[in-house]
Amino acid sequence: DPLLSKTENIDFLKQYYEAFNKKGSDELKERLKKSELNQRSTGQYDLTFDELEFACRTAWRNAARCIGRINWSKIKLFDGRHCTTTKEIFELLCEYLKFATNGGNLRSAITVFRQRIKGKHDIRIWNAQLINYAGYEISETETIGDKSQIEFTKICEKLGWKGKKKEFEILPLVIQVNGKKPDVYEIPEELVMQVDLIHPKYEAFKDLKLKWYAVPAVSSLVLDAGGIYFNCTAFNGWYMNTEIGRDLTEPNRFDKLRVIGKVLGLDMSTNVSLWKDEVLLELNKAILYSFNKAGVTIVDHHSASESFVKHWENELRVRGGTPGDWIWINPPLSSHITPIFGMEMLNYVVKPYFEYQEMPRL
Ligand code: NRG
Repeated sequence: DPLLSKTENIDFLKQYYEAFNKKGSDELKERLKKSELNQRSTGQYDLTFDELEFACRTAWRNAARCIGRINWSKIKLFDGRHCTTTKEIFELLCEYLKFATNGGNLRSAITVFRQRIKGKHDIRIWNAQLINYAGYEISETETIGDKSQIEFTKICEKLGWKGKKKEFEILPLVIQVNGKKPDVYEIPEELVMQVDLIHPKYEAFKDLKLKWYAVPAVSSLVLDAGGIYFNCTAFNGWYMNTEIGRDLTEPNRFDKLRVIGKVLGLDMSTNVSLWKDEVLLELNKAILYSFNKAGVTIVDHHSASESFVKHWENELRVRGGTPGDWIWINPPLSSHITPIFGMEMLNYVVKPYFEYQEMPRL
């Protein structure tokens, strides 16, 4: 049978038509027939723009690890399925980033490129996020920048990119088509909004010269919709402060716990002073303060938690529940005083769904 995954295809189209109150309609029957015909002749079928947009929204809605899902129905689709060259892909990604950034008033959006087709090479973005900071291993004990990006930074350099070995250096986009050597594109500076971190009380905090970028644009996940794999996507919402707090402090990332503790004048000789907790708290205050001051959208973990509970209850009412990954949904700061901590969740996969995929490498 040449059909890719008949049940998933049918299930998705039914979902789509049901969402628009067209359950069992002639339109649905026609659509199913057409997709079956397409599959029989070409081994695949295509989604319409509206179907793809529905797939993106629903995949967000089903994203068990996302605390920000109350906004799931508001996401703009950039349809990049016509793009074939890395240049076209790069240009659409720039347009997408501009829309998403919106001068700091962030908008949720997603760009989707051509789906996986049997016998053809996948289109892939090699970056884990469109915007990320480089990482370098200087010696056995010394690193610069984001340690989680050391391997990827090396790949960029092998592909001819020249890093300056600075601490907050934006990595280029690495895009691949036709199974060829990927192309490297520098994102225009004016498209990468960043926020310098300052603290509302500690003047000296700014001397740390910490900063973070405005738009978290995940580019490593595959959208599984209707039996089709869209393995080249980039989507964004906005940050919750604790994400950046983690990025800057975790040992395998920017590892800044101690240097911040020093600037805050904390007693770091003993755990009992709770200096680590104090660093986290003050850093998170700085993140929220700086983003708000710069007019860049961000959500605090208390508000995000409250909105998630509201969303959860709503989902319970309208569709009998939604999947939730408790460990991921709980903020990594003060979790037990958010309303999420005491919730019982079930983690399961309902499609359309965003899934992990292997990172393409040299
Ligand atoms: N924790 C990662 C970003 C992951 C996605 N987070 C979002 N997504 N907020 C980090 O860079 O810290 N989003 O689509 O808004």
